[in-house]
Parts: sequence; structure tokens; C-alpha cells
Amino acid sequence: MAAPLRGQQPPAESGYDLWLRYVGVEDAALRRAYASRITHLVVQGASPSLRAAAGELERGIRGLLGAGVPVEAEVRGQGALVVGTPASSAIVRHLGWGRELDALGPEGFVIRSTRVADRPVTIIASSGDAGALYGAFHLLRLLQTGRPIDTLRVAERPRLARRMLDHWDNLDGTIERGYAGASIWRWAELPARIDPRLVDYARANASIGINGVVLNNVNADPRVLRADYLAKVAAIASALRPYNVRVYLSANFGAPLPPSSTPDAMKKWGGIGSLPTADPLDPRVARWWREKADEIYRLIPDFGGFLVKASSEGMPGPQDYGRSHVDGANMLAAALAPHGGVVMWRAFVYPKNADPDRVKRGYKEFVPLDGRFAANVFVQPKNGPLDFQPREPFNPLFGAMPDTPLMPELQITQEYLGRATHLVYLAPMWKEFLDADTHARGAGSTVARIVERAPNGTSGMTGIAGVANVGADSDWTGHHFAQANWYAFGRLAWDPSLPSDAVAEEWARMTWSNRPRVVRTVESMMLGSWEAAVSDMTPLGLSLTVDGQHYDPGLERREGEYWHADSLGIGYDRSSRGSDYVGQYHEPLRRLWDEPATTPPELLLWFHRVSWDFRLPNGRTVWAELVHRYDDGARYGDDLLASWRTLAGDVDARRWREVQDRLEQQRAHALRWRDASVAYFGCRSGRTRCGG
Ligand code: BDP
Repeated sequence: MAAPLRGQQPPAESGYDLWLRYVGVEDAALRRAYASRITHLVVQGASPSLRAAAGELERGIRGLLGAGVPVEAEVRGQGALVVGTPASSAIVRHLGWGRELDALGPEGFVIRSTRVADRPVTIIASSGDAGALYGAFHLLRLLQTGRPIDTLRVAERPRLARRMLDHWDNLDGTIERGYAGASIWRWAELPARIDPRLVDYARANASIGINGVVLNNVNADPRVLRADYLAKVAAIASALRPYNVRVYLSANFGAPLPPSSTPDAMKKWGGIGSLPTADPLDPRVARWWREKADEIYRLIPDFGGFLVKASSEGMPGPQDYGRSHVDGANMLAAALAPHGGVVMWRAFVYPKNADPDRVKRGYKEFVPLDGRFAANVFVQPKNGPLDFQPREPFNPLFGAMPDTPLMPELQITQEYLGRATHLVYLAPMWKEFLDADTHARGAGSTVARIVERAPNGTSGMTGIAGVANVGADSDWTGHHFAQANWYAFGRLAWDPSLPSDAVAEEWARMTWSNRPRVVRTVESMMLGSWEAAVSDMTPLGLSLTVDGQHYDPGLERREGEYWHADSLGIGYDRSSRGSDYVGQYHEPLRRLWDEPATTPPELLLWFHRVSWDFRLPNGRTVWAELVHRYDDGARYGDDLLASWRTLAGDVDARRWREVQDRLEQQRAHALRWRDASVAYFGCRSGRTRCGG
């Protein structure tokens, strides 16, 4: 696509190209500099991933520089861009970087400006084909974001081994908590026809380092494990494989049981087998799963493993048979182990009998099991102990299971954050979680450090998962700005230490424009958006204030269970004088969060029930602060609209209008949240008239 002239409005776009638009570099001097550095492409090796890397570079360079460059077998003159591995490429081999590349691993890479036969070249090298592909995307990112490329010295490797996108897609094409249209897996057409869209999906994931995808909902329909569906799964796997994306499935623990009559009943009580039980300690059950795993690996040799929601929210599990989570997970792990597969066993369980305070239950269920899981089992807790709320303290399981690999589950889809109608950039929330200091082994034991280090005897068992926000809408995510959350999740999974503003800037440049005004405006719209959403929906540590659809305010419905508001005060007492949830944290957090005065205001009502006149460090009472935050959060909608208006000429008309429509919806919705919340708490506290 040709570069727009300065001041001219760019041509309409649908958003389908995500951050891989490869529009022409606007700055003429920069474009010339790039063109002189990249005169031809040399890709030695023909594996599917190297071919994918070459294809992406050709496509990207053609778009960015306005003309393609020839692909040569050897370096010819100056300006070669060489891609390969020591195994695939004589040029890379002769550079003698083998040791360094080995240390970076098969997904790591270097990008370097150097000389070959006395000619200036740029080398993208890795010890593995996947790393070469990631290096290609990295170089393209540098070009897309206007970075200089004449003296490159990049060395990268992912900090986590499994960087997973979890789809909550159902076999009927719907998506649980999906706000961007139908599922992109078109089961009815598979395996005969593979939608070309799957390749674009794989490209997008590879560009941000995502290397695993769970295809189906954790509320798993057991039929996905049937032979006819496995053939479809294998077809999807073949489309994703060149991009280093492995396929995983959510497995229903009741799968060995016989079928049940209705689809809904299938999930909870039905299976695809004929056994009278799914008891993990019954040898027939273990054999059934072993044979199932063998069958899967015959079709998909690099199958990743199973994600399991068991004994949770009515899903079948080992506890139905009086067995433990360890019994269940280890039985499945034994079936997968001979093939190198893993189990991701969710810790999202909250059986009523465990504790009256729901947020304490996951910890109480899982901590006693630490160290007893097989070496290929991850326990997968959500970032917070409750349920993907706009803000929660970090889940105290992080730091409490030192002998178990923990794979955090984040939610990219905005279930509790205004769905795809609100602009909410989630990286700051994920950073708050990843950077949280658990103090498990003294100061500095952040969640990220815990997750990055596989426990002894579980080498390579590191990872992170995000619940996908992807659907079949033309823009993939239902809101152009929701693409940023997919992007940011991948980037943080690759390197949890990246700052959210740097990630936002990259995304803004690639998705919208390198014009400084656009970059600045888009970035600032994004950076305040999460705090604004928290202020508008769950200020000061409130949680679950939503209705049954998890979109509109539903305060009456939640009163009493997650917080309590009356004339005396508001909050939930989880201090040592209350439910003692605070006792699940290490010192000094336990001590600090035990007192309202030393609890951060952001979490005050999560940990404490305080009077409306309790004074916050800024001098305001809780009542005044609540009203202030609701108002502030709602007003962010006006700020977003005002900012976006200034970009009307800089952004293509179609995407500009679509974002504008969403922002208008968001503003109206945010005002509704504020008004409903202030009225409700005003009435409960006796501060304002009820029902007025
Ligand atoms: C809740 C969602 C529900 C999921 C559940 C889970 O509302 O759709 O099935 O979490 O994570 O937040 O299992």
C-alpha cells in the first residue's frame, strides 16, 4: 500500500491486518536508509518455519519500502538480509555464533549488523527455525516503528516456555465471554477446508511470540476428543505449525463416560466413552486416557496437552469420586508424559465447604497439594483469587506452592471490563500482577520471578496463559483498541519485564501511525484507561458489582456476598479480625494489609469494612473518595472522545468512525455505572435519598 501524503487521510481499513499492516514508511529519509540496508533477502533453508519467515519478510518489506526485494541464494553486494540457523545456513554457520545461539535456545535469536565477505549485511540467526521466525518479526517491528537498523545488536529469548492463548470457543461456533463474533474454528468445514484466516491468525500469534493455543472452552464439550473432531483439530494444527504454534485441548474429565442426551448435559454428565466411571484411580479410566493420548499423538505429533477445569462450577472431576486434584491431574499427566505433553490443571475452584469466604478457597484446596503433582503438570491459578475482576490483589497461591509449576491465567477478553465496547488497555493490570512482590523468599520475590523459574525437577515448566478475545469479526477483537490487549499479552508473555507504555507505543505505531501526534495521543488514551475502568466499576477494592451478564451495574444482586454496605460502613473484613484471608499472604504483606491505615487505598474495601467517614491518606473520607472516583472514572469517557476527535484526519475514516462509535457507547455506559453506583451506595449509607 502506498504511503499517504502528509496531511492526507489514509485509505479505509477494516482492522483485519492488526499490527501487521506494513504500510509505507512515511519519512522519506528513513525509507531510503532502510532501502540501502535491505537490498536483497537471503534465506538459507526450506523448513516450513523458515519459509514462513521469508514470506513475512518479503511481504513486510514490499509494503514498508513500497517495492519488493529479490530473494537470492547467496549474499550479492551490500545490503543482504540473511536469515537462518547454523544447521540451515552456511553463512550463519561461518559466523561462529553457535555457542551464543545455543544459549538463547531454539526460540531465541540475534539480529546483528555485520560484514560477510567484507560486505555490510544484517543477520537474523537462531539455533532453531522458530527463533529465526521470531527474529524476522522482530526486525519487521523495528521497521514498522521507525527504529534505525544500521548498527543492530539484538539478542532475545523468551522468559517463559509456554505462551498460551486459551480460547473459550464452543463446538457450536459460539464463544463463552466472546465479544467479537463467532469462533474462528469453522468445525463444520474442517478438516476438508482450512480457512486461510487461520494462517493470518498464526502469523499474528507468531509476531508476538505466542506458541500455544487451547482451541476450546474450559467448560469443555467432551466430543472434541472424538475421532471425527480430532481429525479437525489435526487440520488446524497443520495450519498453525509453520508459525510455531502448538495446539492444546480442554479436556472434559468425564470423557470416558457414555454420552448424555443433550449438549448442555454432555458437558457436565456426559462423555464419549462407555465406562461406568471416570474415577482417576480406576485402571480402566487410566487406560482409556492413555489410549486417547496415543490416538491424539498419532494425528498430531507435537500436540501440547490438556487444559482441565475439574471439580469446578459443576464440571466433573476427581472429587466426584472422592479423589483429589493430584489424583486427577497425575492420571492425565501419565497418559501424556510418554509423548511430551503437559496438563494445565486449573486452580479456579471454590467449593462452599472449604471456607465461607470465597477468595480463600483456592488456596486452601491447593496449597496442601504442593509438591505432589507429576513433573508435567502445571497448576493454573487466575491472577487474582476471585475471578478476573477489574482489580484484585495477586492470588496468594503465587508464593505458596514453591514445588509446583504455576502457570498464571489472565483474561484478555474483557468479561468484567466493559466487553468490547470499552477501551481498556490491560497491560498495566497485568504488570501490577507480574511485578507484585509476594515476599515468598524475602523482598523481590515477584510473581514474574516465581513464574519464570521452574521448580526443581520440572525443567522447562514455565508459562502463562491468556483467555483470548479473538473472534471472526473483521477486526478480530470487536474493538480496534482491544487488539492491543492481544498484542500486549503476547509481548509480556515473551518478556514480563517490558513496561506497559513501551508496549503501547509499539502497538500504536504499528496499528495506527508513526506520526508523533498519533502515537502520543493513542498511548495516553490507553495508559489511563484501566484505572479509569476500575474507578468506574470497582473503586477502592470493591469486587463483583456487576449484573448477571457481567456488563451493567448489579449492586443489589451482589450485596452481602462480596462486600457489605449499610449505614455503618462498606467493605469486606478479610483482616485477622474477619475472615483472615490476609493470613494467606507472607509478611510483611500480612501485617500491612491487616490494618486499614496501611492497606493501599486501591485495595481498602477488599480487605476491610470501614466506616463511611474513614479517612484516606489524601484526607478524603471513604464516601467522598468513592464519589470522586466514580466521577473521575466516568469522565475518562469524555477525555477519550476529546482525544480521539483530534485524530480525525490522521487515521483512516473507517477505523476512526468505528472507534468513535465505541467511545460514545463507552461514555454513556460509564455514566450509567457512576449514577447507579453513587445512588446505590448513597442510599445504603443514608447519605442520599433512596429510589430518587
Ligand atoms: C468466569 C466466567 C465463566 C468461566 C469461569 C471459568 O464467567 O464463563 O467459565 O470464569 O474461568 O469468570 O471457569
